Amino acid sequence: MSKLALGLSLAAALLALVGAGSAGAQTGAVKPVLISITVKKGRPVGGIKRPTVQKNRVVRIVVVTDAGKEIHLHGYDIEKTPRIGKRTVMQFKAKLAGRFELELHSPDALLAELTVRP
Ligand SMILES: [Cu+2]
Repeated sequence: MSKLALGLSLAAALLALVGAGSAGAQTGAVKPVLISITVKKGRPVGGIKRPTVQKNRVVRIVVVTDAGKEIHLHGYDIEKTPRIGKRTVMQFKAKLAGRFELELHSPDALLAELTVRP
């Protein structure tokens, strides 16, 4: 093989690698489903949210609350202690199908009902 041919085949191999890499990055770059909730006086502003997502999507729940000692997503059993007035983020892959309640505790309030479609 000539030097030129070797160089070309190396370049082709590199391109193939780069191509595979970017394809992988694209699937990894699917944006999370964002669910934003603001809580005032212990109640969700605009009422209880009822988002629906497809199974295996990445879900990002962002809560800003003026009250409460815990934010709790049932079923997935994710608990976070909010800092009052700051963003509390729950991010997870929706591996379980069903309907799940997102609650504020102490004081208690239903913030959202998340439906995960199989
Ligand atoms: Cu709870």
